[in-house]
Order: sequence, then C-alpha cells, then structure tokens
Amino acid sequence: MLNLEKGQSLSLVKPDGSSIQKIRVGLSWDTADVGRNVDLDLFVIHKQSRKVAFFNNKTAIQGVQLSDDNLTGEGEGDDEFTKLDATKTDDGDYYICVNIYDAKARNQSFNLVKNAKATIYNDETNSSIAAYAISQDGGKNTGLIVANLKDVGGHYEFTALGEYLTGDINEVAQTIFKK
Ligand SMILES: [Ca+2]
Repeated sequence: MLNLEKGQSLSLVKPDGSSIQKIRVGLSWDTADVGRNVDLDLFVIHKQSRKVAFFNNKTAIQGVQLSDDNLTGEGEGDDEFTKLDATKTDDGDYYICVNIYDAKARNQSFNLVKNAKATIYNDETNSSIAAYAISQDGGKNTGLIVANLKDVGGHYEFTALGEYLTGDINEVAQTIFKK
C-alpha cells in the first residue's frame, strides 16, 4: 500500500483505466496517554454548497455517507469512515477533515493522539489504495484537513493535504470556504 506524503496526488483508476467511483476513507487513532480519552470526529465538507456532513448530520451531503461516531478510537482497524459515491456527488471540492470533539473544554490537542491514520479504499472491491499518517506533527492543534477529493464530472482526484489548525468543526469549515 502506498504511503502518501503531504501534497501528493493519487490517481483513482482501475487497472483497465476506468475510474473508481466508490471511495471510502477510514480514520483510525489511539490515545497516547492511557486513561485520557480522545474523541476524534471525521467529517466532510463540500466547499461549493457549503454543506458539512458530521456525526450529528451524517447524510448532509448527497452521495456522502458517514459511519457511526466512535468515541474512543479503541480497537483494531478503522474507527470511523466516510463513503463517497461519484455517481451521486455533485462536481466540486470535498474536504476530508478530522477534529477533536470538545477539544477546548477538555483541554485536548493532537499531541494526545498516536497512530492516527487515514486510509483510502476502493469501496467497490474493499481494497486499500493508500494511507496517510496524520499524528506525527499535530502538536497543539485540534483540527486537520486530511485531503481534498475533487469530483470532476463523475470521478475523483485525490490530494493529501495534512493541514493542521486550531478550532472546532465550524472554524475548520470557515477556513475551507475561504480556499
Ligand atoms: Ca468520534
């Protein structure tokens, strides 16, 4: 499996050259400090419509489906995931983001998280395509823009971003709307 670097693009095509239209992005993480629970939330923003799909509104964006909310990151494999279906999503920029739930009140940041990783899958075959390690330099930040998935006429172009920032889901969204 390919390990993505920040800024790296990924071609989402099958061996026969046709596009992979159903993509899944999984998020996994562990808590660095035993006994101190960190709740990461995966969410998706469609820049052009300014819609946000998150744990409290999982189907806010047509063609995007979020998994159940995992509160602890415990266990093997992906703790949360989102599916994107290019046959249903509109053209435009979809940003895959991660945020620490209630970070301010809980006084938490990414330095309490370890082994965090986003994995990109071909959801038609359930095979992993690439992974992006996200917990190496998070420091005092509480949010992360993991990647951009651009829907161009019914297929996706993927670029790893790895942009850390502070703030809650709303503040991350405002940053993206300005892009
Ligand atoms: Ca969560």
